[in-house]
Amino acid sequence: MSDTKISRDAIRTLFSRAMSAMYKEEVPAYGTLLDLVREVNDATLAADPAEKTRLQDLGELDRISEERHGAIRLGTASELAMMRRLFAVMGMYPVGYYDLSVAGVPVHSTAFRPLEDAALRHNPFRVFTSLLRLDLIEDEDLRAEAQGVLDARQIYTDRCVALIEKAEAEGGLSETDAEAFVAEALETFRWHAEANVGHAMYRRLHDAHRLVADVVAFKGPHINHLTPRTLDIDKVQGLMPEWNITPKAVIEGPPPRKVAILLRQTSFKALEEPVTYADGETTVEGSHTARFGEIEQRGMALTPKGQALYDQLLAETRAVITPKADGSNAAEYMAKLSEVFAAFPDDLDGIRKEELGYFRYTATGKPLAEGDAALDAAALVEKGVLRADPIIYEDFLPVSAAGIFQSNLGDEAQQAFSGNPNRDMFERDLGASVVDLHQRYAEAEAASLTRALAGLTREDA
Ligand code: OOG
Ligand code: NI
Repeated sequence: MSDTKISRDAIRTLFSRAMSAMYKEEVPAYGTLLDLVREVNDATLAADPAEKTRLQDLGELDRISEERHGAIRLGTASELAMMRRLFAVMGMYPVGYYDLSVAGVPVHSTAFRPLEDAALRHNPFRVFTSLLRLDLIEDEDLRAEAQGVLDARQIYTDRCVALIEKAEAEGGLSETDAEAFVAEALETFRWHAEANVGHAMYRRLHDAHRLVADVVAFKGPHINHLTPRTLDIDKVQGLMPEWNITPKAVIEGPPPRKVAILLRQTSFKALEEPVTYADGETTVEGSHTARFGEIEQRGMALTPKGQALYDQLLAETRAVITPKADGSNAAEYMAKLSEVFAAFPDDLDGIRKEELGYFRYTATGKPLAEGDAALDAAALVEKGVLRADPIIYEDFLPVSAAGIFQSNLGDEAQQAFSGNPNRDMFERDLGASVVDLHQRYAEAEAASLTRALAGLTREDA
């Protein structure tokens, strides 16, 4: 039947594959990076059959080759509100609020992603979505002109909006409509080589902040990177030059560890791409640098206590040494990072006992002995009745995001705004609240424990 709805998960997979294919055409180095990541992932799994089995048991092996995130930057509240509706069609919802003004980038952000375990296993595709904050730009005239340019552009096709409305009205899309929706949505994320402003205006926007030009001067929010997940980021970073890719100076996030936590990321420098600027009758040929490639390695999600320890250790490191863009102190930075992070337990039991990370509990199949029913989760793990596996971190890290932004905006362009979060404004513009990310992990942990306990058998049964 033609109007049978397909799942939101299936639409997300269609979309993430279409985005990957488009970006491979637009930025060939991304294709090279995908090949490199696949090679390293295959080698890592071949060398570690136990890890391969573990990932397979957790249902995580299949998703790894599908796994990627992207990033876009929007200009107005109404663009953001429609983006929320667009992503909802494919089961992606806003999680977390990130204020990047602290890092000299005039945006605040959220990540659209699937929420439920089953949806994440199906395809965890996420899009880090930033909204430009013109309120942080000092020049009032420029601010007003930029607002005018943004208000006049339409980043969604009419058909895309019509299909979003249809999905909302009917609770989903048929396969035919879903395919049309994906094709229409892709138009919003496509690169446009003709700017939306003249060259003089581009220069003024660029002088205010490169990111302001990247948002305001173009017809739409081109996808600025897509990021595959690697199982060994140090290996990929080391191999990049051999594959003719120049990585950024250091890997963002925690140091290499036995137990991976949160998220480690690195990227290659943005490309300089030709752009045509129309000044009245004449056109000016110029360029713009914005789009890049990135890889990530995901580790376990941390509780607020674990996150606070992470933040503290990172700040402690950076009070002593901050990585230089030219890479000249990269080795010292990494050494200091590892030294300071020695204070973060690096074994699963230690992390669990200190309640620094989130775990997913499953029953091992070993029956409960007499009297064990009253034991808590920790004791049942100790007895081998329950097993605890780390829950993967599905979100982002503001300091890392800032490092990624900076390395691709030209590191010379560091500019200070004071920390200035405005979550209320963001949520008003979004038209919804963002989901609290710690609450999601806590719920996933609690639900897994309830399920595992319900599945226990007794020795005497
Ligand atoms: C987004 C940078 C943040 C990440 O992986 O942390 C990000 C951007 O440059 O628009 O994608
Ligand atoms: Ni990214």
